[in-house]
Amino acid sequence: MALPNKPRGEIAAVVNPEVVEHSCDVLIVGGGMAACGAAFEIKKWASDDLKIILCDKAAMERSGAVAQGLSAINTYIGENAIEDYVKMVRNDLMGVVREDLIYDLGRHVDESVKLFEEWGLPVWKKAEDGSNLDGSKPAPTLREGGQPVRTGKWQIMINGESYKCIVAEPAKKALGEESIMERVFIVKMLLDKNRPNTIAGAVGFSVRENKVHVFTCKTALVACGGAVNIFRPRSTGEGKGRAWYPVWNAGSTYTMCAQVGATLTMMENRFTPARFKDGYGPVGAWFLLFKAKVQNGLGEFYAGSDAAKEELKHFMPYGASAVTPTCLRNHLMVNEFKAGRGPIYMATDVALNAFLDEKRAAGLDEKAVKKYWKHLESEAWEDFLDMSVGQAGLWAGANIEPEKVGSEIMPTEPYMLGSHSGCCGIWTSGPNEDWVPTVDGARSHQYKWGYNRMTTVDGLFTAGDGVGASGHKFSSGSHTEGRIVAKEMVRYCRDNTYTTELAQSAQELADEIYAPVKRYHEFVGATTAADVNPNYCKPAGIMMRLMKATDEYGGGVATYYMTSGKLLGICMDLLELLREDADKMAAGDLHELMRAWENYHRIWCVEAHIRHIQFREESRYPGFYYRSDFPSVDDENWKCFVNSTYDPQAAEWKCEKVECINIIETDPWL
Ligand code: SFD
Ligand code: AMP
Repeated sequence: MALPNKPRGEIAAVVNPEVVEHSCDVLIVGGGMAACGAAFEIKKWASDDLKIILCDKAAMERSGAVAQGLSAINTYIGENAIEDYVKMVRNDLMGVVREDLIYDLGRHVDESVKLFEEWGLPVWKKAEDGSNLDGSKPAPTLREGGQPVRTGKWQIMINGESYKCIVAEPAKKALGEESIMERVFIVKMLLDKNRPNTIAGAVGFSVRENKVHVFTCKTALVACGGAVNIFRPRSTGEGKGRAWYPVWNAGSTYTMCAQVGATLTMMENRFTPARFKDGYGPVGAWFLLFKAKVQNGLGEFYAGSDAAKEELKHFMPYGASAVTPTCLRNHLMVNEFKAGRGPIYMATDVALNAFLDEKRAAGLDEKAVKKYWKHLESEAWEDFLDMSVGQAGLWAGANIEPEKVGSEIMPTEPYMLGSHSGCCGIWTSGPNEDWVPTVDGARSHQYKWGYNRMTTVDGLFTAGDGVGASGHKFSSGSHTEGRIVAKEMVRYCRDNTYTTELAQSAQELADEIYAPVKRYHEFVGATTAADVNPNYCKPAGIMMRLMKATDEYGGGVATYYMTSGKLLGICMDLLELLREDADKMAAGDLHELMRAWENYHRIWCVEAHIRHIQFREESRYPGFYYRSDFPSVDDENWKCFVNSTYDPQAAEWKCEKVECINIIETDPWL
């Protein structure tokens, strides 16, 4: 149930919180796109006696990556072949993806989009004369055969400021308010006391009340999004809260699943998006809808040059592809910066004027051209206002008239995610279909073992940013994956009749969760400034240290994303020291307690990232990161997954190569 907003100031944390125990069959951790998909779907399959609980650290109406809204749905298959969707994802992610998962997603994703529209999301449509109706005028729905305004082959435009509210409402309604706990931050997943490798529950705390919540469950979905603020952001000072992906997603998905032994995959992958400088505004609509091009500081449209084509050949062993992979588009841009040919502009002026000239050439008089321009201008602003209002503010504040002057874009700091144009995440079972490749060996090598999207831990599922090696799901695909998982979790409950038991008592767990609070109260009197103390560190400082280590040694913006075996070794040493000091974190209020646990999640997640980059001795994603000691793509040795597993009993990590099998046979660079 939703709790009221905080009173002014933070809520002081007490040494002995109330401990509340809950028992359920299905626990959904997270309230974002994937979790909303699961919540919406699950009761269709569950019997009435199945108890389900959903926990979100925030409030579902505005939680997760879609909190601020979006201006496009980037995965809508529509008239395209699903096979082509698989090829596009494979191409963009440099050949190493789980095609079974991608195909499976492609065959279900459009249903989510149609539902969104029926729930009230305005989808831009084409009028019969081919003009854009922009979602404001009546038109047939997608299900009725209405034609969406496509930006690219896969993307459609929406009026999406309220996208998350529209998706959360039916999810909450379907599950029932009594099954939803908001403002509860889950700290860790818990294994069963008696059954090896089996999920049995989770523990977390309220960020609004001094309460620790302990859950037992038969099956759980962890869908807490990706990881943000793991590298030093380009923004500084008071703007530091600004990032492209949602600052409140702290790698909880990867960390919490890894800690109970779930195999991770492709954690070396990261997404370093090119964005409008300082405001992090989206570029996709500008590239695809407005056909804008990137221009360097010398006024050259470098991306289409012969030199660029030659450069790309180094990284694409099969030759040029129809669409240059996202990382390689970044690579060309990074090269311009390094050669001193910055800044890089999105040539909005050139693009918009080309549209107007086109209309003039088609015989429109100046009045009609002006009217058309007004329409175009509102589309351009809408793109920012829907999902990155800060960028609109920046343009307004800087007197930017996009038809007169281009705007700077540049690659941001790296993020970890599995649903956008990245593919790190958790190794999951594919659909139970004959065409899914069968591989012998441990689960960390197989492609299916019973339940679709189940991790290598029995009863533990993931979706959205959590599922690795299958990027380009975006918001719609994440919701779809949640729907798929819901059905599978119900099946898991029906098939498995054992009862679960936790290894630790609720009080032991509560003591662990509130340890930073106890430390604070014990030592706060040692100094006059609560943030400076010989006996503890505050979460804000720990986060800055993490960012400094990754930025300088792990291939952040400081080094133009360049790292090496040597630098990665130093990064790992720094992380070890950081982990030691992080054990001394102190929290005086509930917000700070959340910050402390977010840091633990970030540190773990980064450690997995660095381990994977160390293990993969090549540069698979130039533009996202480089290893100076292995600077090229080495398909002969590394066209494979890298999987890692943490053994919770032995407290040891293992990294290994896993075969990458194509199921859609064709030129991989199509
Ligand atoms: O412009 C805990 N995304 C875009 N998708 C599109 O379809 N179109 C776009 O236009 C997109 N673009 C975009 C996108 C995201 C962002 C931030 C921007 C622009 C600025 C991507 C999608 O948003 C993304 O793919 C999905 O949202 C991923 O879904 P999911 O469910 O994997 O993650 P989530 O929605 O962020 O939800 C996470 C939830 O977990 C909660 N949570 N709860 C309890 N305990 C913990 N420890 C928790 N940690 C986190 C969160 O509160 C949240 O509810 S564009 O770039 O292309
Ligand atoms: P973005 O705004 O960069 O997140 O992109 C939104 C969508 O457009 C994603 O599906 C991207 O893959 C796609 N996209 C962005 N830029 C380009 C480009 N230059 N060429 C092809 N696709 C792009």
